[in-house]
Amino acid sequence: MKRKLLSMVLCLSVVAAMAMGCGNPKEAKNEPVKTSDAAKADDKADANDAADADDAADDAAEDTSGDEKLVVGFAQIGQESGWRDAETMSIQTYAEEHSDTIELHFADAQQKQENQIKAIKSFIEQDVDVIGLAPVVETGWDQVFAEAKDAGIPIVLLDRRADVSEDLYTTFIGSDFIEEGKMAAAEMAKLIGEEGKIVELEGTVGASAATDRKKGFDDEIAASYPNIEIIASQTGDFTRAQGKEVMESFLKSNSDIKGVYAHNDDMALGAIEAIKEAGLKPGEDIKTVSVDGVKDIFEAMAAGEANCTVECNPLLGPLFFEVAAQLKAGESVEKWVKSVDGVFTADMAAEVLPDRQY
Ligand code: GZL
Repeated sequence: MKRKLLSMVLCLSVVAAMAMGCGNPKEAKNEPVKTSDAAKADDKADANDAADADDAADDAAEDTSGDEKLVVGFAQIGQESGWRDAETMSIQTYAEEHSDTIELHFADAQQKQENQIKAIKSFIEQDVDVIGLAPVVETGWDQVFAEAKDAGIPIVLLDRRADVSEDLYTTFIGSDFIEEGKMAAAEMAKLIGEEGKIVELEGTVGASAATDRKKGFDDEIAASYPNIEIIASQTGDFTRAQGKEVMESFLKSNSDIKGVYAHNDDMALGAIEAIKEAGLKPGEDIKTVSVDGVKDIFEAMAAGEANCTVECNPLLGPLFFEVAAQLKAGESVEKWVKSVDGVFTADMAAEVLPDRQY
């Protein structure tokens, strides 16, 4: 708290000298006001612009570091998927490469909300400058987010949303999951000729990425493709093992499945194993559409065993630290810094595979 007090006094004295209004630095950190920088940050979400985001983050961090590091606490969900591992690598690598201006406190919650909450409380005790987390589920955050706000520490949500009032977090950096679901529905319809029975593998129960990818997909199928029927839908918790298990049960009780939509590539890869073990050809007898864009699904598409992935960029480390540095500097950012997503189909897989970064 001493550190924060000192920076508050510095801010207020600078403000007094400039005879300009400078609201309470606590509120400034939580006041979501649009800036052109944030709009630029939005464009930088694309993995191919990681280098630009790197530079911007460097500049932002240096602007605020002075003789003081940017101290960040990050409460990660766990290691449930290749996508999650790629995001963790992106965050930790960036912090290691900028250890002169960034101090990262990183917690792996093993997919348990109570561990994320414990980590956030410890970050508050350590009086970090910014707290980041990917909320494993949307609910149950009000109390601990209010404690962070009372301590004057901004909360940055990365890749998953939390169902709290907007004053309890500063920004969400991530994709439009409803739009991802809609794009997946259009691709599935193309693959099965806009008719037939399909099944759905849902992500973690209560996670915004699962809830919204389901909403986007199911609503689009219902609205635009009356001859496609979703005959079964069940959570595979975003993991390959559970995706395989659930697909095995779907195959046992349905002999006429034409397609499977999985909320992430890892569950689709598990489903592909189940389809093969059932004596069917994934990618041909049963079409696959999933979300993330991890390397393994590109390899499956190149092998003719998968058909489509909607990319959801996990390389958010540089953008995350750029936003954190802006908040430490007392700047404000947009309430949603949106990632750029794209659709990849099997015909593109072999060509783009060598360039995939995760
Ligand atoms: C999406 C992210 C999801 C990925 C999954 O932003 O939250 O969590 O799609 C991961 O692979 O488990």
